[in-house]
Amino acid sequence: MDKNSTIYVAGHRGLVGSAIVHKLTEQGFTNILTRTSQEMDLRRQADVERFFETHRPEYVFDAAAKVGGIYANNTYRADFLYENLAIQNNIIHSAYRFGAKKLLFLGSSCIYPKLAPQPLHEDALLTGPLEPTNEPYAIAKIAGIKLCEALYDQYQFNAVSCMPTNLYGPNDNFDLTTSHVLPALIRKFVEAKEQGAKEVVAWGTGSPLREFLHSYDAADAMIFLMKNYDGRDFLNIGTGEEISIKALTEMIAGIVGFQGEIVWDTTKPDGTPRKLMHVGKLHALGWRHKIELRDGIASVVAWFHQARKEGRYA
Ligand code: GFB
Repeated sequence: MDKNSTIYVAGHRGLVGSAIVHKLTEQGFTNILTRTSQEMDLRRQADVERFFETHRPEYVFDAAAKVGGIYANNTYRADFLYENLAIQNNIIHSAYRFGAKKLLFLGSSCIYPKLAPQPLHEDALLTGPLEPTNEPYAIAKIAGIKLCEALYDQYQFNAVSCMPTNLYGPNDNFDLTTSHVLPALIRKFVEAKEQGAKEVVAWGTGSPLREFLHSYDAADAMIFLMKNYDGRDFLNIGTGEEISIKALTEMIAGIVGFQGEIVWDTTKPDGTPRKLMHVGKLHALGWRHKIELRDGIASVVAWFHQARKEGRYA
C-alpha cells in the first residue's frame, strides 16, 4: 500500500471504520475514500457496484456492518442476518469484480462455537453449535469468511479476513438498549454520578469473561495485516487477556468515580460464558496491542464527557 493508493473504508462512521481512517491519516495515507449511508446504501447491490466501477479502489477495508450488543443481536435477528449478508456480499464481490488489489473483511469473535476450547483458536470455526443470542450475526460473518476464502481459491483474489475480539473506543454506540457492555456501562455510571443516583443496574450475573481491545489498536492491527499479511487463512485480533463482566463493571465505576451500589439484573442474558481469543498467529507476525484496558477506558470516559458537552448523547 503506497501513501497515495486509493483506499476505501466502508463503515467509516462506526467504531472501527472511524479508527481505521484515523490511523491511516496519522500514517500519511492521502487518498481515502468514504461514503455515508445517506450517500450510498451498502445493502443495494447496484449502488455499490456503481461506486466500485467509478472509483476502482485498490485497497478495501470492509468495516461496514449492522452491529450491536447482546440485546440488539437477540432481538433484531432477521435484520442482523439479512443486512450483514447483503452489505458484505456487495462489498466483497464488487472489490473482486472491479479489480481491487486486496480486501480486508472484518468478522467477529462470535463466529466461534459457544463452548469451543478457550482461548479461541482459528481452527475452532464450525466445530460446534453457536451462542444462540448472536447466531444470525455469526452466520452472516461466517458466510463472509467463506466468500473471501472461495474468492481466494477460485480467482486468487487477495481477500483476507480478520476476527476482532470485543472492541471499544471513540464513536461507539452509547444507546443503552442496542450497545455493547462497555459503552453502556460508561454511560450508566457517568449519568448516575451526575444525577447522584444510589445504584446502577448491570445485566446478567457478571460472571461471563470477555476480552476487550481499543478500536485504535484494532485499526492498527488491521492496517498492519493489509500491509504485511497475504494469506487464505483468517486471523484473530485481540489482546489475549480477559476480565469478568463484574470486574469490568467495578473498574468502570472506579474510573468514573461512582460510589453507589451495582445491582445485577439476572433477567437479562449472560451470553456466551467466555470469549478469549488465541492471538498466537498475530503475535508471530509481530503485532501486539499497545493500549491497556484501564487507560483505554479512561480515555473513552473523557471522550464521552466531551461528546456530551457538544450535545451528543444528551
Ligand atoms: O457486550 P455485550 O452486549 O455482548 O455483553 P456479548 C457482554 C456481557 O456484558 C453480557 C453483560 O454478559 C451482558 O449481559 N452486561 C452487563 C451488559 N451490563 C450490560 C449492559 O448494560 N449492556 C450490555 N450490552 N451488556 C456480543 C454479540 O456479545 O459481542 C455480538 O452479541 C458481537 O454478536 C459482540 O459479537 C462483539 O459479548 O455477549
